[in-house]
Amino acid sequence: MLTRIDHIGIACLDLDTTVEFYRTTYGFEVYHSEINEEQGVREAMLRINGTDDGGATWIQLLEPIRDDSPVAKWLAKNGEGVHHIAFGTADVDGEAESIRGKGVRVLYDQPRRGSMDSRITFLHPKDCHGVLTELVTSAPNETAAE
Ligand code: CMX
Ligand code: CO
Repeated sequence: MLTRIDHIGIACLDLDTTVEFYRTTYGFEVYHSEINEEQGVREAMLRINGTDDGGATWIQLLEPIRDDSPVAKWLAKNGEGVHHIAFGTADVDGEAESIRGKGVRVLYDQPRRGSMDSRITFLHPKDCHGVLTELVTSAPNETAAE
């Protein structure tokens, strides 16, 4: 089961400037930041609210660290904006298999490491009405943290 909107991924040209915009405009603070080499991003997670499945909903701000990364390619084509949506689940492996069985392209054979040691995979946007869609299972100790 997919039980929450885990995060909205937003591609930006400059992470620090964008973080500052979210802080001064909305009052959202950075809960966590990291570099994910494999995904080719520097990112900041802003915790928006807890969810009734024990998880949380986040804004994920993404700045590319390499010109050949998916986010860099997307920014070059579209400029800044909403890059993907992520649904949370307790079972990313099972959900990915089930959705693959419905004929939607799942981009990874096995889930990979995402923000805060979550496990993530992606569904091809062309199979999802134009929306790059991520599935995520949070690390056990992270989801409900205040
Ligand atoms: N949302 C909607 N459509 C998208 C898209 C996005 N984010 N990215 C690409 N597309 C569309 C393109 O517009 C293009 O459509 P047209 O053929 O109609 O022009 C088509 O998909 C192919 O796009 P492309 O620019 O040629 O890009 P690629 O095929 O090389 O890559 C994708 C697309 C989805 C396979 C790649 O972006 C990917 O592997 N994404 C998953 C990984 C990722 O995004 N990581 C960053 C986030 C990390 C995190 O969340 O933790
Ligand atoms: Co994401």
